[in-house]
Amino acid sequence: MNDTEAMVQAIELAASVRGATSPNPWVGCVIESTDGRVFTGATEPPGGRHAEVVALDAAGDAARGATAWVTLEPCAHIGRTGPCADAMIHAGIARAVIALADPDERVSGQGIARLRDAGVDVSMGEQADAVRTQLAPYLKHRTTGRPWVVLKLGASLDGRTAAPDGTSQWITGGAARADAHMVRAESDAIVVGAGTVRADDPSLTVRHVEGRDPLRVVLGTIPPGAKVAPAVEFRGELPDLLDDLGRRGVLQCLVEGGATVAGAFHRAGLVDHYIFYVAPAIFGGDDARPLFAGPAASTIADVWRGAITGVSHLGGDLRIDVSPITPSPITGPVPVVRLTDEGEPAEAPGIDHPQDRPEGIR
Ligand code: AOF
Ligand code: ZN
Repeated sequence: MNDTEAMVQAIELAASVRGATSPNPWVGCVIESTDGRVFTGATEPPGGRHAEVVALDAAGDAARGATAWVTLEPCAHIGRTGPCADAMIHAGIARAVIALADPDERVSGQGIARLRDAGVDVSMGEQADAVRTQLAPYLKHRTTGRPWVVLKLGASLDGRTAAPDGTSQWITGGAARADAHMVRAESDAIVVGAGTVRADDPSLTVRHVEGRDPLRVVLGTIPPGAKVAPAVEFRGELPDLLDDLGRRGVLQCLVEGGATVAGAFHRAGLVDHYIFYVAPAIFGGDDARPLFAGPAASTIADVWRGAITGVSHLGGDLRIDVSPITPSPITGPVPVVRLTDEGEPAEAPGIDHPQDRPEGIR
């Protein structure tokens, strides 16, 4: 196998356990023996084996002299499991190809150093951008202590979420709802406002797809008998909420509404990724409820601009993924959007375009 082909397979293995490893990262490993046999592994749920050990166990004696491709630096610490770097050395791995260093302070560089000291030929950086995108929630958590914040929004073509009488079910169709449940299953916490709990009485559990239920967080007071219970009630500043969730090991926090909460997270520049589900429906007037409550950008120069990182059809609806280009203009500098000759926003540094990613990686 060549390095690119093998690392793309390791990334796909990691994607297959997304949502099952938190607070640990989802990692993939491919091992090729000297006689060309291939063995694979992906991180098991917390307390279980790391990706490298799963692949080493599958390889057995065939690991002697073999090459291993791993999406994240093998660990060097004794946590719930023993150090993967040592397991690779003892198994006789001759060459290790690693996409990214692990920023976790118990590892950061020590796994690589240990492999090199033992004479393993280590190369770094293969498919690093794709892994950086894949592990963005983990990397943000380990470098800032805060979870990756995903804001989910569902609206009509004219950006409205409910009729003037408050009725809103259902604007988008079943395929979009199932997709949203998959996003829930990949999230460790869901945040909603108490207003949404009073209005919709959501349970915020994962249905329609297999997956764990996230920690449910209500901003404000939970009314008695609400289906969302048991849930955490939070009163305070949003940055403090994120710090608190980070301390609980939440890698990804999904903000699900309503308009007041969406506006507060957005204007504070706290959203890392936006998912819009858009239905081909038009409320057709300005008294339907908007996606964001609160003050809008007061002049066009202050309008928030993002980069579209993905568009997909879900039944009759669209899912549009958007990443910030710069911090929110409310809290940071006003973003400068460069345009190409076609009038499209020019590619911003650090923005990943899904068409550039290997197949199967979102
Ligand atoms: C790897 N391969 O597949 C994963 C790694 O609590 P533990 O013992 O499971 O250790 C968790 C830490 O190990 C986690 O914070 C991260 O640094 C690393 N995760 N390392 O070599 C893997 N999931
Ligand atoms: Zn490990």
